[in-house]
Amino acid sequence: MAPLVMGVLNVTPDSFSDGGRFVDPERAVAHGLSLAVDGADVVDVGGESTRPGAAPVDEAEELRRVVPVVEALAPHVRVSIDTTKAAVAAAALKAGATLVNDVSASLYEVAAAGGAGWVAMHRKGDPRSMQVAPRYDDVVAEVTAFLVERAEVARQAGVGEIWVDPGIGFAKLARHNLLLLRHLDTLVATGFGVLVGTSRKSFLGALAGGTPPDDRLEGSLATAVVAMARGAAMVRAHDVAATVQAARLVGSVAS
Ligand code: HH2
Repeated sequence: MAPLVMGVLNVTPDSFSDGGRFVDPERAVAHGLSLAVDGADVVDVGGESTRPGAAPVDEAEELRRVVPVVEALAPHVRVSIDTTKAAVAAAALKAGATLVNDVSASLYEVAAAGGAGWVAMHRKGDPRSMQVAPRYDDVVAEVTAFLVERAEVARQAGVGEIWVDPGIGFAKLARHNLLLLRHLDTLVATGFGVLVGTSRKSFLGALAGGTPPDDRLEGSLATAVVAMARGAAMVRAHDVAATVQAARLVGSVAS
C-alpha cells in the first residue's frame, strides 16, 4: 500500500514557507480543497507557526483562524488540526477534524475524548528556544524513547489511532535530522505508525547550498522517499501532487 500524504495548510501570516498566503479563510479553504484534489489523504490545518523564533498566538485568534476552515473542509477530506492548545484541538474536532497533530505531544486526552487519532511529535523547548544549541548523546535513541513513552500513555488513555513523528527540524541540527532519517527503521520497529515531515525545511536549504523554502522541492521529495522507503506510513508535505506521485511509486516498488 502507498504511504499516506498529509498536505500542509497554514492559516498563518508567518509560517516559514507559505506564511501569509492563506490567512484569508476563503483562500485557505480553496487551497485545502486543491490539496485534496491533488491526492492528499489528510489536510493539516494550522493557525500558529512553529518555525524557530515564531511568536505565540493567543487562543481566541487561533480559534478564529482555524475553526471555519476546518468546518468547510471536513465534509470533503480528512482534516487534522495542527495545534498545541487543548481548546483549539477540541474545537477543531467538534468542527469535523478527526486527527490531532500535536507537536507538543501532550494533547492525547483531547484526542481520546473526541474519538480522534493523535500524532505525537518530538521536540525540545518551544519555537523561541528550540534551535539554541540542541544537544543529544544519541538522538535516535532519545527521540524513540520519548515517543514510545508518549504513545503508551496515549494508548492507556484510550486513543485508538496513534502516530509518532521524530520532529525533523524541531530542536535538531542538520546532522540530527539526517541521523533520524538514516535510522528511521528504529522508530518504525516500535510498531506505531510513523509520520515524517521534511517538506521545505531549512536543513534541505543548507544541504543544497542555500536554496529558499520555495526552491526545496527536490530535497523535500528525496527525503520523503527515503522516509517512506524506510517505513514511514505518512509524510507531511506542502507540494502534495508531487509527493503523492512519489508515494505511489514507493508503494508500487514495495508491494
Ligand atoms: N512541521 C511543521 C509543523 N507541524 N507537524 C508534524 N507532525 N511534523 C512536522 O514535521 C511538522 C508539523 C513545520 O512546518 P510548517 O507547518 O510548514 O511551518 P510553520 O510551523 O512555520 O507553520
